[in-house]
Amino acid sequence: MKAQQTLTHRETAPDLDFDAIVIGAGISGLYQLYRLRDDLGMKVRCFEMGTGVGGTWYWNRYPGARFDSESYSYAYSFSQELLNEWDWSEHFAAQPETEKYLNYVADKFELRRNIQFNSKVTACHYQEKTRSWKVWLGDGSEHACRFLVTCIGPLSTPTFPKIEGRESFQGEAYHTGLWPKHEVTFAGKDVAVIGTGATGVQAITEIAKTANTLTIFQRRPNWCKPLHNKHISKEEMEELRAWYPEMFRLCRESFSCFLHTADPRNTFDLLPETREAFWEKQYQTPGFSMWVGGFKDMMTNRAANDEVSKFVARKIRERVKDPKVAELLIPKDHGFGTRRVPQESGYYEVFNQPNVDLVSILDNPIQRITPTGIELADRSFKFDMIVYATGFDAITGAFDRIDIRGIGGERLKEKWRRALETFLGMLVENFPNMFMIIGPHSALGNIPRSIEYAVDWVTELIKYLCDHDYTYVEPTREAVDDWTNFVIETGKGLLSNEVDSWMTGINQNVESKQKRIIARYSGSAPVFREKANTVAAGGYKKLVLD
Ligand code: NA7
Repeated sequence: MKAQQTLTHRETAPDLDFDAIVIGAGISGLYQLYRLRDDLGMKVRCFEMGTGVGGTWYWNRYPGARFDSESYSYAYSFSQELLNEWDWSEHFAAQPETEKYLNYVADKFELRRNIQFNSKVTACHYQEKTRSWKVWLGDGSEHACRFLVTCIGPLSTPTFPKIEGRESFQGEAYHTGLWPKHEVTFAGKDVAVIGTGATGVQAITEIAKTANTLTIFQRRPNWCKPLHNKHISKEEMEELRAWYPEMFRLCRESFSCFLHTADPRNTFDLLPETREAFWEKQYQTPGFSMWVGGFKDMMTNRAANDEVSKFVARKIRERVKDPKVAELLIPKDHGFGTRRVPQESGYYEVFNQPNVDLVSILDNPIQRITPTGIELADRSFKFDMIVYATGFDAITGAFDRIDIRGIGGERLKEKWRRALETFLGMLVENFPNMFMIIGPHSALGNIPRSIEYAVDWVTELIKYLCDHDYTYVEPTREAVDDWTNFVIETGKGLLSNEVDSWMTGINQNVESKQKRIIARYSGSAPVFREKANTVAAGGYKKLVLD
């Protein structure tokens, strides 16, 4: 046991600036700040890099950005008053509405007074003598606290492609995850988009509406499914409000906290026409129905997965007029649902427009970016604008860009490079008094549901520490081993863990991310909660408390 002696908070660290520091004012940070301040009465400071609240929904203000989960199932559930007051205007709200919602939350709970904006955390070092954390900001200022909670998001570190000459381009250039606040127009412009993940699919559909020409540089296509978004009327909103308790129960009980659950039948137990009718219905159902609500063997049985993939491929061929273009848009390297399924609203029809060109760069990569455009080995293009929808250094990226050091000055980045290990995705051995909301090996799924659970669990643990005059917490080696092995075991046999994607830790633009790993917990959310609840109910025996 590393903690040698029992010391009270006051004795060990009389000069602390804060009881707790929360990094990030996105969905996790806002709720974590609220709970520590209002429920535990703590002195808390939240440091936020941006100039406003919202995290993902602050930075990703690109055209077409919107929820893929039902708005009401994505929102906070912790305050009945908030549920009573807020009306959603669409089943899948667009970014401006979500940003407005998170601002409303910040105002309603008077969270802004404890948030310091424009404050990028650059380093956090654990102080052994005082059992506290020192936190440095980009401006050089230093802040000390007992507890550190990272609310920095699994998809918050945008990555650009490593292409020669990128900086030399003289037109407009934007990354979707760093989209500017000023208006960006496409009318009359020749626009390039690089990247066809969930973000690219949304942005392309919107940009194609007004651009003079739109050229899409696609490395690997993804399987997309229609979103079927709709307006919510006043009456419908009242019905949804009455449904909230039941709806949140459904989310709690479902595998990934979505409103959709897998069909209990196996693909080949059904006649071909029966499964065809099922998929047809799912294709017409809003949201992630077809992905998380597929037949139960879809994600584990390759032959079953092939069948649903063939169905979606047929849909693509029906919707895209030019058969050659349709073939380019059909994934060949992975089956339906084994990477994040982008939800689209007219994406495939974009490729029937005369102003849109699809360029496959899978076997013909971009050679360089020039001051005026993009060059392939055999073609060059001129553009007014390049949009990078090239994704994120996911899951560990936001941690890597902060110099986080634990006991003995051990660097988190190096520790995780040797082996990605956590306890419940919330605690790290040798990094006492540090808590992560949606750290590696956490449950993701419908993320605000997972966030609310994690924040509540961390808050209860901090309360327990304070109630018992503990000033020190870290997970035991055994607990970390058990959780890490469980996460790895749970991921076995899943087709999604056998393909390259941000979910398997791959990002070709990040040097250290060329090898697949198990980066997230891919088991069921109820099982995750059961395990975490058992730890709490048992008096946190899997943790070193002192
Ligand atoms: P993704 O899903 O990681 O997609 C990034 C896209 O960018 C993908 O199509 C990549 O192709 C492409 N990409 C990345 N680097 C390059 C280079 N160097 N050259 C060409 N193409 C490149 O990120 P998103 O932002 O769309 O979505 C991330 C998550 O945010 C999403 O899953 C939602 O949960 C929200 P590749 O597939 O690697 O061949």
